[in-house]
Amino acid sequence: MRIDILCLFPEMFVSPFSHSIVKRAEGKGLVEVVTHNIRDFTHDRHATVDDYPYGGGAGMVLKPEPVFEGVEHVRRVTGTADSPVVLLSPRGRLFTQGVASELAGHAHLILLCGHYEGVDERVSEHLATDELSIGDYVLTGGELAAMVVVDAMVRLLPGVLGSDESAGEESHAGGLLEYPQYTRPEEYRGWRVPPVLLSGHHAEISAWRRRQSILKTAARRPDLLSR
Ligand code: 4FM
Repeated sequence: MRIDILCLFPEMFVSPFSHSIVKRAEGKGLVEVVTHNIRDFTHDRHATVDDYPYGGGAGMVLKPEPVFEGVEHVRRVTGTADSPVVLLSPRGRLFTQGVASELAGHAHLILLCGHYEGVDERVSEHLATDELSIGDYVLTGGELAAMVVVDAMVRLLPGVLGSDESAGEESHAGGLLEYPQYTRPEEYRGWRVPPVLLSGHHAEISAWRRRQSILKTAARRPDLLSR
């Protein structure tokens, strides 16, 4: 899978992508992540990427030309015509585990990072095929959101995780929160590991974990149970 990211601060991706599972996946040849600076697709002397909003109001708006030309550049070098173009912004539909697994099925993806008080609406209307939000809060830019999307997707690609750490059996995959996990020591500061986990009774352990998952979900995320 190849992922092209168009943004204003490509340097932000260097450290996260060189320490995470993304690095490992790239090393195995399973994914290639390429970042581009939207500023490189401007033509004026000051490399202008933003301008005042028509109609007035606070803040600046990301201009459409360098964003469109950036995507056209990516289309040329990758030879792609119809891979998804995903705009990251707080107005998007919510990014979930289900969306991650759907996106991970594409051979190529283009991510656009929104900024400022907004992005010219023609990007959303005529360039992006999808608009996603990683949650109901406002970031200073879409770069952090793009990192979240890439991380969640890459770990789902076949061969990225070892068999020990497989992506299937965890929070949200099954619509319930994960059950509590324990490791050694058996007692820590007076807090004991639940005896059932030391019992060796696999059926009882499964039943306990299922019950704990349901209790945790009911307490913390009742919205997940009602679905
Ligand atoms: C803020 C982009 C304002 C565009 C941002 C505007 C975000 C999010 C986010 C920064 N991206 N999920 N939440 N981006 O806040 O994806 Cl107009």
